[in-house]
Amino acid sequence: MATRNQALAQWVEQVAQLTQPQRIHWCDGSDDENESLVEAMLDSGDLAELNQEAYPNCYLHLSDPGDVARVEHLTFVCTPREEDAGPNNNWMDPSEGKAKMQGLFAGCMQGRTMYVVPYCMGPLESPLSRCGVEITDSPYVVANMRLMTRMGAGALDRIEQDGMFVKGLHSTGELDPERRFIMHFPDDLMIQSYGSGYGGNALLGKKCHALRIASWQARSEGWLAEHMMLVGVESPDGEVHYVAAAFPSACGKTNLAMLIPPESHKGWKVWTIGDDISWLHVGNDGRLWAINPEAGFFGVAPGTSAETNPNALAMLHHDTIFTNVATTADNKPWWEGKSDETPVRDWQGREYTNGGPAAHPNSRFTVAINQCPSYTDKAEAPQGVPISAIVFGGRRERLVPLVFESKDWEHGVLVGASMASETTAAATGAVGVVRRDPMAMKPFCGYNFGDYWQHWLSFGDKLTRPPRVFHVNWFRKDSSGRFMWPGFGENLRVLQWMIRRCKGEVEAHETPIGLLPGAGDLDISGLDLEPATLAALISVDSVGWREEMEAVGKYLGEFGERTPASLLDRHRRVLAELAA
Ligand code: OXD
Ligand code: MN
Repeated sequence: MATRNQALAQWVEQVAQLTQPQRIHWCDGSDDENESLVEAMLDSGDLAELNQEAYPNCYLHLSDPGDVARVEHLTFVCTPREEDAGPNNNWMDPSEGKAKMQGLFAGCMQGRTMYVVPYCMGPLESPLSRCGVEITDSPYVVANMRLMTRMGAGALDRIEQDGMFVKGLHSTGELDPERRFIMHFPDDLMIQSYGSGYGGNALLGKKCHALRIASWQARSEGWLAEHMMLVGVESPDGEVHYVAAAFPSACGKTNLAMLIPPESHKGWKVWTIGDDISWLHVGNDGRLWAINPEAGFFGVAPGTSAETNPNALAMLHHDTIFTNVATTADNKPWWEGKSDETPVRDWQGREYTNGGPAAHPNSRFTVAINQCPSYTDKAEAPQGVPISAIVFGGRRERLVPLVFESKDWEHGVLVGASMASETTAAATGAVGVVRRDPMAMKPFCGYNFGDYWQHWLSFGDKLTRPPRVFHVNWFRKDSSGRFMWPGFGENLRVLQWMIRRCKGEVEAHETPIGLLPGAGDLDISGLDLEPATLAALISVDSVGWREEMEAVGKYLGEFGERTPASLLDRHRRVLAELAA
C-alpha cells in the first residue's frame, strides 16, 4: 500500500481490479520520475523531441486527429435529480452513468501502466486549496498534470492529513468518439473520463475538478469556482489592484493575464497569477479574495506572437509540452501568427503543402506558471489576493461596447448571466456562432444555472466591500470587418479606467445597460483611434440592446422556477429603461 489513507488505497485497488493494468505507478512528482516518463514517451512515439538547442526540454505531442478539443456533447453531470444538473448540462442518472463507465473501463488498462497521480489545486499550504487523485493510463496526462497542478508527494501528504480528495479516473481508451464520455458525479466527488487524451477531457484537475466539481462544492461551502484569469495591475505609484476576468475559451484570457503595457503607459505593470480559473472566497474583511488553483498554463498557441503576447512567447522556450502545433525545418514549434518562419510539417506530422492551418486552431502549450516573466509569487499566497474588479467579456462583433460597469452587485450578476460570445475551436462544433455563455461557465458549471445565479446573488449580502463588476468586448468590428479596438497591450487603457473607477477618480455616465466612460475618460494617448470609432465603441444602441435583452429574458426563462426572482426583476427593469 503506497498510502496511509485507507479510502485512497481501497479505491486504487478497486480500480486496478476493474481496469487490469500490468503495473501500478504512484507518482511522486520528482524530476527523475518525469525524465523517465519522457524517455518512455519518446520511445513509444507519444512525444517527439523539438530542437533541443533552441527549445531545451520541449516536446511535441500529436493527438489523434479526432481528439483535439473538449467534447461538450459527451460531457455529463450525473446528479440524482435531473433539475439539479439543469438545462445547462447534459444529464444522466448516476447509476446509469456508473454502469456505462464500468463497462468501458473493464479491462481497459491490460498490458499498460496505471498511474496514480495525487495533486493539489491551489498552493499546498492554502486552506482554500482542494486535493484530488487522478488515475490514468496516459503518461502524457501525467506529464501535463505535473505542470498544471501541484502534483506528487506534497499533495499525497496533504490528502493524508485532510482525508479528502476528488476521485478522477481516466483512460485514453480506443479514442473512439462513440466510446467517449466525460462524466461527473458531484455527490461522490468523482469524475470518470474515457476515450479522449485531450487536455480539457483528460487533465481532470482542470475543467472537471477545478470548475465542474469545485463549483458544486463551492455552492454548499459558500465560495465560487470560476472560469476567470487573475492578475495584479500595478499603477505608476506602486499600488496594485487585483482583477479577475471571465471570458469564454480562446477569447484572450491568457493574453490579458500576461499583458505588457503600451509605450504610453510607462510605470504600469501587469502581474500574472492565473490565466483560466479562480477560486473566490469572502475574506474576514468583507472583500472577495481569490486563488488560482492551477500551477501551469494550458494555453491556445495560434495567435500567440511577439506582438500579441511577448511574455507567453518568452516562457515557451524551455520545459514546455506543445500539443498539435506545426514544426519548421529546424524542428522548432510553429503556429499561425507566430512568426514569418515557414512550417514544414503540420499538426498531424504530415509534410505541410496546402494553404490551410499548419497548427490545429486549438493547438496548445503546457508550461509551469512560474516560467512567465510577469509571474508574481502572490500566486502562492495561501489566502490569495483581494479582488478590486470582476470583469466579464465575450467575443462580439457587434452591439456590445468596449467597456461598461454594472450599477451594483445584483446588476453585476445580471451582466454576467447575460453574457454571450461567438464560439471558438476550444470545443468541437461550429465556430463563430453567438451562444449564451453566462459567466463564461456554460461548459463548466456543475449544477443548474438558476441555482448558480442565486449563489452569486447571495454574495451581495456577504461582501461588505464588493468588487466592482465590469463587462468588456475587445472584438467589435466595423462595417468592413476590421477590429475597431487594437486590443492586446492596449487593453491596459480599459483596465486603467476600471481602476480609476475603483478609486473614485473618474465619473461614468449612466445608461440602462450600465455605466460607461465618456470619450475623454479613457486614456488613449499615443493611440491612433478615430474619434468616431471611439464614440461608437462606448455608445449604447438602445434598439439593438432591447433585442439583446429580450433574448436574455428568453434564456433566463429556460431555467424556470430556478431562475432567481430578483434577477428576473432586475432584467425587467433594464428592459423597461431601454424602452423608455
Ligand atoms: C481551456 C478551455 O482549455 O476553456 O481553458 O477550453
Ligand atoms: Mn478555459
